[in-house]
Amino acid sequence: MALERTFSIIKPDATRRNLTGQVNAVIEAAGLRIVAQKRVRWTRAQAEKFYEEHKARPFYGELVDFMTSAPVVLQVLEGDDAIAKYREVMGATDPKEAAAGTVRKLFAVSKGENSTHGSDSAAAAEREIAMNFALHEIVG
Ligand code: 3AN
Repeated sequence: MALERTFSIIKPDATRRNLTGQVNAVIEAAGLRIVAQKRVRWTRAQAEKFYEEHKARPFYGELVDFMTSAPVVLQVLEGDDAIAKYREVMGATDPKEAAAGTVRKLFAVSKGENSTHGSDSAAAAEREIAMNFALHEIVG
């Protein structure tokens, strides 16, 4: 097993309902360490850039509206196989399909308002961490 870092977002549906601590408790119980964290309000330009790869998808506008509708909590998580492990901890994109005990089963409202984002590959993790954190902000 390799020690990895992944990028996480606690999304507006969760920050609005004051669930940051409850999401973090699930993350920590799974053995992932929060090595960087900041709460910010994204501009449209930041959200558009972050979700650039989904630009052609029908929900892109709705996604950018949602991600700028309230604060988000940006995080770097560290642990063994952190990228795949966090995808497991989050559960399926659609909460109706998410397994019991996952963040999305516990907290998500819908496919769009699904409480968390996690990088889907090592390349995405590297890109997303670099976009959102300076090296000195990550303390492992
Ligand atoms: P995941 O976040 O599980 O990797 P993707 O990559 O399919 O899921 O989608 C990226 C984000 O786009 C999702 N986290 C979700 O917020 C949003 N999204 C996906 N499908 C829909 C949809 N049908 N309607 C609205 N938003 C969606």
